[in-house]
Amino acid sequence: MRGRFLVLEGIDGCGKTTQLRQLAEWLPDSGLMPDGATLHLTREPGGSPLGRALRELLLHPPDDAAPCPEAELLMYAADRAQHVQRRIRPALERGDWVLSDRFSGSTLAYQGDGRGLDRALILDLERIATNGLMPDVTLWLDLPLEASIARREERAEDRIEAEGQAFLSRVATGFQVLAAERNWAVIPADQRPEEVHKAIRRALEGHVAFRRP
Ligand code: Z5A
Repeated sequence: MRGRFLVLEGIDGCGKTTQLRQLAEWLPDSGLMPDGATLHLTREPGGSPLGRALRELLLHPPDDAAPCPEAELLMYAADRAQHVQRRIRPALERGDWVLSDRFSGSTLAYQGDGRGLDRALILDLERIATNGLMPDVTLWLDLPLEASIARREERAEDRIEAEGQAFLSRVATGFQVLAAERNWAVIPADQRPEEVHKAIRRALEGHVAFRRP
């Protein structure tokens, strides 16, 4: 039986990394995964060796090498194509489960709503990069803008984080629209990490994608 593909999405600092770690501890013994299946943790950009090189160029490019919006879009698409073909699909075909920090929803929100690039073009690239693979479940960590900014106050910004509040606000609206369009599980993220984790568990335990035959 094909494995399951789970994705965490949301704006910068919404708590994906924190929740991914908690899910990594809980999921294997949750009773949701079939015996013998392995859980693979991954992320975008950077879920493959090629992706790790692209991640560095995307988030911390050398001086004068920052990609223009169209190049940025193609780099995220290249990262995803490699990730899907070399890592995600083979794992799912073995019956394993894959949990990814971000996937194609991030491109629609950041490059579409954030940068203002053409949505039809992004959807075409999504089809090419994913070759039709879509997550079984996407968990959207819904965090207010102010909380995102406060959580990241002490931290050095990467190139995308440095885009500022108006950009982030467009991205946040983009995620909200996508969550409704794509039937994502909405997880209120402005609460203690343990409460967020419990909300995620409830969403997964009740999800149709995890009903055992
Ligand atoms: N990007 C794009 O533009 N297009 C695309 O197609 C894709 C990505 C795939 C990837 O960077 C960047 O690429 C990202 C989008 C863009 N742009 N930015 N920024 P990343 O994946 O490295 O960065 P990120 O996704 O923004 O991750 P992050 O900033 O590390 O946030 P996070 O993983 O969601 O959150 P966290 O690390 O778990 O928590 C952040 C802080 O908040 C940390 O200090 C925690 O201890 C704290 N935290 C976490 N949970 C809580 C709760 N519940 N309460 C209080 N404090 C908390």
